[in-house]
Amino acid sequence: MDEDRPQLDALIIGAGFAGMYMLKTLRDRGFRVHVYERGGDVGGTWYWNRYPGARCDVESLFYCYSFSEELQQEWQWTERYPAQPEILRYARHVADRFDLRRDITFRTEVRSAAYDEARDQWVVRTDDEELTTRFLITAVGCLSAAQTPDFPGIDDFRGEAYHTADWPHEGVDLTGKRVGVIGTGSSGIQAIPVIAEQAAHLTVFQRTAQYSVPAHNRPLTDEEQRQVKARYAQLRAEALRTQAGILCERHEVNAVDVPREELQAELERRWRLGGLTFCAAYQDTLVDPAANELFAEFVRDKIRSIVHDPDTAELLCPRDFPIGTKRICVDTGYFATYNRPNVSLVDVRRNPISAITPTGLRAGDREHELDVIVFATGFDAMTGPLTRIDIRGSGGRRLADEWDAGPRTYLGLACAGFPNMFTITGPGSPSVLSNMIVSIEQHVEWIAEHLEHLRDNGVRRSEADPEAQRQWSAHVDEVAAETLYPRAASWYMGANVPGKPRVFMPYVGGVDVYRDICDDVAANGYRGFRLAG
Ligand code: NA7
Repeated sequence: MDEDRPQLDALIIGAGFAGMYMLKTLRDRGFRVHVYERGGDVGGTWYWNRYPGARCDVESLFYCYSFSEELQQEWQWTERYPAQPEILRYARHVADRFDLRRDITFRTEVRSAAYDEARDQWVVRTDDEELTTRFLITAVGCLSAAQTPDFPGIDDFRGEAYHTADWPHEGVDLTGKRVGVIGTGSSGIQAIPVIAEQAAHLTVFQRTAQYSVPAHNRPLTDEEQRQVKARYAQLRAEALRTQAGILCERHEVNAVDVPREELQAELERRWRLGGLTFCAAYQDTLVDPAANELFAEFVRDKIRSIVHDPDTAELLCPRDFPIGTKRICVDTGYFATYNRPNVSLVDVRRNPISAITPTGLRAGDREHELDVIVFATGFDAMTGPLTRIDIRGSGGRRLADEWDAGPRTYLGLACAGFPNMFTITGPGSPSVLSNMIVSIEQHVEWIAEHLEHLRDNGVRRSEADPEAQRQWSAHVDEVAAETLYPRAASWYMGANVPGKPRVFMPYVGGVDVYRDICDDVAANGYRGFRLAG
């Protein structure tokens, strides 16, 4: 018996959509694999984010796995955009259907992982267990390390306080209560209209106004589902060849060259269609400030036409960053909510929150009395879920230290100095700019192929070459610099977390281009990886 043989071939951290599919794929290929998951069930993001109004901004018929024809044919979605409970039901259905839970340990957080160079294996520790594995695969998600600002007095609040990403499973009764929501990103913008209907009074604390387009959510008819399902394979294949992995109509011209009346009509049409792809109409929206401003001003005009009070409308008009450079929000009745008599908006850029008090919060020189505070304040995105684990690679180097000046990866899949570790949807990949499921499936399948290649060739160690990583990171920076993205103080830039280095983390080149690059790397003997042993 090989004494160096680790207990597992692969240990996966996380049982969200990435971890579930990784588990299934590796198990089907005969690897000994196990998953540690900190939540009480599968679902990841959709297990935790149970705030009122939580919903995906990608259409349900495409926010689901494509790997099984039977699965995608049999599952029936009820709405154009799936709400959190429905997505969680789907995740559970997948876990049942493929008998995934038998290889998942729930309510178990990985605390540390250290690479044992002598044996080419990882030693992974949870609070109760330690095990060894040849490969460590992180499926921790990009938006799973919730971020609550360090407001003075935060522990003194005598009311109820919740972060949107850690919402009580039993729900929260807001009836008759004075509720404050801090944050107007996607989570806040989804929660605010629903909370406004329940609360006695809702005060929204806005630091930066956001662009949002209507979801026009509605029930899906059987006929619509039948039509998509009849052409599923083809539609999925077409989506893979788009920049964001999402089908959308795109004109192969620049917005600035389109006659104004025609452009206005097209923007109106897209506003009526709604959804995430609003900005993808033309080629230049995210690269030319003049084109971008045409879209931005269109949305501001919509806000002015919806919101009755002109001062509130102006405060809701985003001006601090180009439209689309923070992920655009997709809402149901967000702006109209400010016409309700029980909703008020506070500008916390002009009047910053200086303290949470026992009975509410202080913004500028005003005290706001609140029974409930909702923190819709976002995440330590992309790197946070990884650096919160004590990951140590060759020579004991810490991942958190290596990324001190911003994350550096090869293809968002591997890190130099951390052999046999693979990151699903890691920084340096296009995942967060895409339909996440498309990116997850591509990463999982690429990693599985790679591990099979290593097994078939008797290779015990695969590591990103530092020079390949340097070149990839330079490419990620270079492509981002050609766009307007770095102009926003976004979580893509790490700008929402005090002290986090400002580096544009996702790869903006598109999932179509990225897939070709990854395939090319594989076809060329895993160029940029050092394979040994
Ligand atoms: P986001 O998009 O990061 O939004 C967080 C919001 O919280 C945003 O409006 C922030 O304002 C605000 N915020 C954060 N810290 C503070 C402080 N200290 N004071 C006041 N306001 C604050 O997170 P979400 O959960 O909404 O969405 C994350 C992603 O999930 C989203 O992009 C989609 O991909 C799905 P800021 O803009 O930083 O001034």
